Amino acid sequence: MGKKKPVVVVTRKLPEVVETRMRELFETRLNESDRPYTQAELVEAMRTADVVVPTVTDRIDGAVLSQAGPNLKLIANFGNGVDNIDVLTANNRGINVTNTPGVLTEDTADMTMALMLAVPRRLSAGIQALANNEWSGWSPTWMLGHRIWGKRLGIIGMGRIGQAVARRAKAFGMSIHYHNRRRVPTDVEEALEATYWESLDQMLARMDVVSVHCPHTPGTFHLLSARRLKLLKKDAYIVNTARGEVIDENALIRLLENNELAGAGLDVFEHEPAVNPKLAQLENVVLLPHMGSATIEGRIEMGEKVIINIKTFMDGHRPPDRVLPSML
Ligand code: 8YV
Repeated sequence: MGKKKPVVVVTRKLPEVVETRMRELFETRLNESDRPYTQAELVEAMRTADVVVPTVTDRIDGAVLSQAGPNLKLIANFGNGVDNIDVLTANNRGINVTNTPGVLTEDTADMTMALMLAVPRRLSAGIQALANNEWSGWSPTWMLGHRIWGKRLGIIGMGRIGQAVARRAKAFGMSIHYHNRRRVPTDVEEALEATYWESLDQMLARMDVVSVHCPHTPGTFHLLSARRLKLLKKDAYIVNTARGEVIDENALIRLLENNELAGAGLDVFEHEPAVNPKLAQLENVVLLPHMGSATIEGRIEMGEKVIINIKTFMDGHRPPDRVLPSML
C-alpha cells in the first residue's frame, strides 16, 4: 500500500490542468463554485487539511491560524504576495508558508507598462469618445496626452517585478530611478542605467512617473502617505500594480480631485474588492480589477509552483518557495 495522500484544500477555482494534476497527486478538495470562502469556511479548511492553498482573497490571520488542526503543516499560497497571511504566527505555530514568485513577473510588468501608457495617452478617454459617438474626425488639438519617452520613472521596490518594469521602461526611452531597501548590484544598475535614491522623499519630488513594486508589509503600509504624495510634481503620474495598501488612497483621491497630480493607473486598491466610488468619477485615472498577473500561462505556472512546493514538502524536503518572516 502506498503512502496516504495529504489532504489539500484549494480555496478558489484554479486552471483545470492544475486542478487535475492536484487531484492525481493529493487528496484534493476543490472549490467548484469559485465563491470565496467565508472566514468560517476557511477555519474549517484549516481544521481538517494537511495543506491549504489560499489566494489573495483569503485572510489567514492570527484568529484563523489559532484554530488550525494538528495536521496542518503547510499553507501553499497561490500568489506571490503573502500579505493575506500572518506569516510570523504561522511560523510560530510550526506551519510553513510558501508562495509563487517569478512566474508572474513579466505579466505584471507588462500590465504596469499598459497603465503607464494608458493614463498619459488618455486611452480610456479615447475609447469612451468613440463609444459615445463623439468623434467627428481628426483634429490637431483634440485628445492630446503626454509622451512618456524622455521622462523620469521612479520605481519603488526594485525586486523582480521592479526590474522587469525598468527593462521595459528603458526601451520606451524613460530614464530609470529607484528606491529600494537595499541598493541592487552594480551590474544590474548599470544594465538599466538606473539611479538609486536612498531617500524616497527626494526621488518622489523629481519624478514624472512613479510606479509601486514593493510588497505590502507593516513597514510599507501607506508608504505613500498624504505627506509623501504631496511631494510629487503636479504633472506626475502614479501607477500601482502592487498592493493598494501601499498608497493612502484617500489622500491620492484628494490630490487627483484637485488636479494636484496628473493622473493614476491603478490595478490594486486599498479595500479590495471595494473600489472607492470617488475614483471612478475621476477623469485622470485608469482603473483595473487586480489583473496584473491575469494570464492563462501565468496562472498555470503559479499552479505548477504550488504543486512543486506541496510535493517537495510532503517528500520531506524544504519547499523551494518557503517564505520566512525575516524575508518580509
Ligand atoms: C495574484 C498578486 O493574482 O501574486 C500576487 O501577489 O497580487 C496577484 O497577481 C494573487 O495574489 C493570487 O492570489
